[in-house]
Amino acid sequence: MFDSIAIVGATGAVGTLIRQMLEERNFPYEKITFLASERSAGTTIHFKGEEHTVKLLRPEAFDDIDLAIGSTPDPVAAEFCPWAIERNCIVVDESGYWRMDPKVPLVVPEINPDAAFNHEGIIASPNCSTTQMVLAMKPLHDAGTIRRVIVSTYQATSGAGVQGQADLVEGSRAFLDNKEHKYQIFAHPIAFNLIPQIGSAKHAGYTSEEMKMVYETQKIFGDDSIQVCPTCVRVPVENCHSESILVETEKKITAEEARELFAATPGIKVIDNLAAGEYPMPADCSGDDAVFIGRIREDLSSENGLAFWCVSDNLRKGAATNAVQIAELLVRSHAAV
Ligand code: 2RA
Repeated sequence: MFDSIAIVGATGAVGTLIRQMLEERNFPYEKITFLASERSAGTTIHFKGEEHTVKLLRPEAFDDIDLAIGSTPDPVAAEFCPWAIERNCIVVDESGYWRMDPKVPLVVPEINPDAAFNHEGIIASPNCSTTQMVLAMKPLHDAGTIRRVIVSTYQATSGAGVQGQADLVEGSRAFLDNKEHKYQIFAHPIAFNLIPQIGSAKHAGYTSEEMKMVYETQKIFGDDSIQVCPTCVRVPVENCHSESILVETEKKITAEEARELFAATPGIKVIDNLAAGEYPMPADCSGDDAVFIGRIREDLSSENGLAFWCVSDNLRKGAATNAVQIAELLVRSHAAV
């Protein structure tokens, strides 16, 4: 057990879920501190029946902290993680800033738990669109070795934060009332529309969100030869990212075998009965930690291709749950020392 833990970015959408998860999962600690930037420092948080004042995120805040779980914008993580590790505080970081640093392990506990112990103070949690895809890939990769992935995402507005969700609701209302709406987060209307750009232009016509799916997948599996072709799209759905995934494996995996492999994988739930109209949908998966899979079928256009549909709560397994699971791995190893 770590005596003193902190949540950095405690008042944000993911920070709020991390708090909820620590309570739900009975995460062990003696003392907890909630840290945030100037905008939220000084506000009050109710946690496990007690009132806590949110403290200002500054170097000295980590003086007595052993383990911090952070969910902040990248520039904030770039600044605060060094403050923490200089003070011997381990950080599980949910931001994108450290993920591709060679000294920082990028961990999905169901896939590469051992990597979590090979850290120099920071352990990163992947981007939400990557996490659900790699968890779905894991049993297929183990059984048949994945060589190539073609993925199209249908990403919820909650991935763009609380204001992203507000943009969807307020923009939809304005659309139906035939009024103008000034979008705060999205560069184009998201109500009754799709936006085929998430993040900035990054590489060879791909966006930063898409390149995260390429680089993070290769790092998590420790295999740069896995080829990933992503298209990331923002859709007018409040929560849960959906993905249409086609994998090509070295060894053929039939749809029936894939269904059994998915069903036997911890963290995956299969809902797959097309005739009965049963498959995962974002409206049904919100609030669940699982990665849901359906529409499992063999590719009609290639010998070893397998197609499926994958839905997961991007704020939970895509962010808060994965970060807390990494922290739990560290607690177990700390206890074993
Ligand atoms: C998004 N994946 O959905 C991002 C959040 N990290 O915008």
